[in-house]
Amino acid sequence: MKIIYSEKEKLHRPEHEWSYGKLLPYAEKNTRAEIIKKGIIKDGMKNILMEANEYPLDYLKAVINPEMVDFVKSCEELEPKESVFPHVFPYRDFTPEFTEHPRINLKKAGYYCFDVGIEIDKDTFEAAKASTDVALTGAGLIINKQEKIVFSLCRPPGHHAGYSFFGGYCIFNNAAVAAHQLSMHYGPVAILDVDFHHGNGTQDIFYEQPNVLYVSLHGDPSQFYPFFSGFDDEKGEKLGRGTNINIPLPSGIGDYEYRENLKYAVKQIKKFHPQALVISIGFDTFEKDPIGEFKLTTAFYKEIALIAGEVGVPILAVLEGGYDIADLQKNGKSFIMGLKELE
Ligand code: SP5
Ligand code: ZN
Repeated sequence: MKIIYSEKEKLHRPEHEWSYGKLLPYAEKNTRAEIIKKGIIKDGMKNILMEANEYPLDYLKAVINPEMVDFVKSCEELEPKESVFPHVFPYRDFTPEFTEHPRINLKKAGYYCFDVGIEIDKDTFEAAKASTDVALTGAGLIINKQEKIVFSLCRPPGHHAGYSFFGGYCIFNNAAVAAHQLSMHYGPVAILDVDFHHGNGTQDIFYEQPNVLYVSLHGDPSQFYPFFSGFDDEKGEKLGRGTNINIPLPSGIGDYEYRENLKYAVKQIKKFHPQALVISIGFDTFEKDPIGEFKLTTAFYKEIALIAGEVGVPILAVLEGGYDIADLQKNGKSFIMGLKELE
């Protein structure tokens, strides 16, 4: 087993987010991945840590709109203190003649960003790219058959970022970039998304793809972010029909109800016969999380790993959300202990 990280992930550190009309401290703290990494060192498991390799941008551009990747990269040219919240968005029937590229025009950042929750600055790209490299390094170890279980400590997270959009603290979809490589070089892939929120970006990227199954358990989008997707009638389209499974769950559920639904998800994944499993692991399902509204316990994260392990294929776990900083290290450790048992 290996755990992958990159020091560069910390570079993106917005101060604020707009949340339902209020300016709040940014919940997606830049130390999130590092906190889990420090726990591993503290527990004497330094030997399983590995720093990420760097990959060419082509790996991102295989599943992400190259113009969006270039837009985020162009923000590196901003002044040190300059940052912006996207705040004007293309509306539903925006003119099809819209051709002006929003590159380096942050007034038009809303062309790609779908919410007001992310502050973009000159360091955003480097950190987001590093986060994707952390996922790709993990996928590489599985593809080269060096490891069967890998946990990529990605940050910023990725599952709300799609082909041509980003938002929800996510810039590039780390899990999707990695799953694409696995599906090209290893075999059919299933993505199990256990973050509190629906991974609208991951769903978008693979919605018409038959070789990647997306299965997500999340807070019911009729109540919770991202509101506009994650309903159970979204099943995939064209060649990807049947390869998208959403399991919206009510507010307040605990380990017992979650376990039943997770077992159902794993049963569906087995029927797909994947060769590899990507887990989008969010700890915002935790009982004390300030954003998520489930009531999972620390001990349950070990069970998540063990239940997912029943698929019986190599696992790449990719960090998504989880905002209770005080308990993130022990929740991460619980999950890692489950992964270790699968080796
Ligand atoms: C990766 C991920 O978990 N993204 C989640 C994005 C959710 N953004 C909206 C959150 C609004 C919650 N506002 C904070 C409430 C503090 N009590
Ligand atoms: Zn989340």
